[in-house]
Amino acid sequence: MRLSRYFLPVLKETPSEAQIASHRLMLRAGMIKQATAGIYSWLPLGFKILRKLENIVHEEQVRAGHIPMLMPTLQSADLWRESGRYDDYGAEMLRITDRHGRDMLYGPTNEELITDIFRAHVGSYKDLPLTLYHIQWKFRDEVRPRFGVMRGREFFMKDGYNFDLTKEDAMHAYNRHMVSYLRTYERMGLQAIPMRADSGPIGGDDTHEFLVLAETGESEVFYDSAITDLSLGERAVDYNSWDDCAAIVKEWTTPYARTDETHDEALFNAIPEARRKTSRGIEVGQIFYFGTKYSDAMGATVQGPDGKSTPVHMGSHGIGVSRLVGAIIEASHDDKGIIWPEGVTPYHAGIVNVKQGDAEADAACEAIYASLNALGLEPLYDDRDERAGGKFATMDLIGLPWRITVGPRGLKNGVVELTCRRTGESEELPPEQAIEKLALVYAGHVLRPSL
Ligand code: P5A
Repeated sequence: MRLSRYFLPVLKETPSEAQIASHRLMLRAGMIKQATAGIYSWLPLGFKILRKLENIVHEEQVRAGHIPMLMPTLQSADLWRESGRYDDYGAEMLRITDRHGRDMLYGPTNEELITDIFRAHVGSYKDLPLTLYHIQWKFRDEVRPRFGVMRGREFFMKDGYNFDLTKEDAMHAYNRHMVSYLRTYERMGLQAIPMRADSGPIGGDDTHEFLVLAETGESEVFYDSAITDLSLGERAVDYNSWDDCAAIVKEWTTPYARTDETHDEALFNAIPEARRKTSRGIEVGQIFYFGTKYSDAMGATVQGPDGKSTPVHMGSHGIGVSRLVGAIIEASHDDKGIIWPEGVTPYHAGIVNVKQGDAEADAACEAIYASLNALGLEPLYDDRDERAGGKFATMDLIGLPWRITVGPRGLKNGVVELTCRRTGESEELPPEQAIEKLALVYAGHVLRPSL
């Protein structure tokens, strides 16, 4: 992409309404614009990152054996009356009446709708296990929408639902989700710690939230620092294996980690003092096992191997995809701007031409731009006729992990400058070597055509 032809409305001023870094930076970097309280338009740069995160979530869900689909945003109130949640959900639910006077709602979650689909089409235990998911906009009329996309009213969520014959099978689904979530967050360059939590309006006893540690997080968390040493890395996981998934879950759930809702002071004090940590966290996902709560209420049964009709065991699992954009920025920024992890960056490298209009500099930039594209990488070429200082500031603000700076002085010596956004370190290299280095950096990453 050439910046001269892009739509990147960066702001010079720091917006006064934004209280935390991610909100400020998303506004300043031209990623979002508030449409009305808690509701945002995703401008091209923000949309590109949202799509990247969505793709990672899809890839990891499909890898775990879960099946993508799409349900609507608007739902009929009648289904929610069946489960009893139409009244229970309270003022957070946006209620709508259509022209025929029928009660509708903008879905805050989809347990009822998916259970209705299940009961209409699945009748035998032979069709289990089944996990369906979608990534769709949700609406919750939060009392205090704040921090930009972090606590929006309209937000983008991946929500998945498992249907199993037995509690044991459903616990495998729970474990499988925990492992696939750990992988998902790791690919996004995040450490998200599973913490025993409270189930709230979704219901059930078994639930974990995934929290990214950040001072600006809305939850208070208590944990054993040993948990922050864990990582899945390149570990191969057999999602079909009960034991494989359970072993990883055990590893992650053995060290103490709880939100304030379930915190137990006595257990916490049993951890060696040096490892006892209290912090704040951003909740980027939550998984639930709630047994037959919805299948009992809505008659979602299958015929078991003994021929008897039995309600299915269910759980649901959510990832806050739009919130993750903010969470990644909270975890990865400095006073100049965002620092995207390589796995989610909207463009792989910026090219800054410090002397636009200089024939040699222009030609060198064009050649680098073409080579990076040919490798399947997406460069963002700042080809505007602007001062170099302004171009650097924009690149630092939008946070691309690498920048290639091209100018007549370097070109005289056959070199360009390759700068790492995270460390600030630069090296002078012939253009081919800078390109080779970027190819190596991104070798392990999934590259896909641009939107
Ligand atoms: C699980 C999927 C559920 O709704 N039903 C279907 C279950 N869980 S949840 O914890 O309530 O939400 C899942 C994740 O969505 C994000 N989230 C939000 N993101 C932005 N703004 C909001 N107002 C908001 N509310 C929830 C969180 O990341 C949460 O973990």
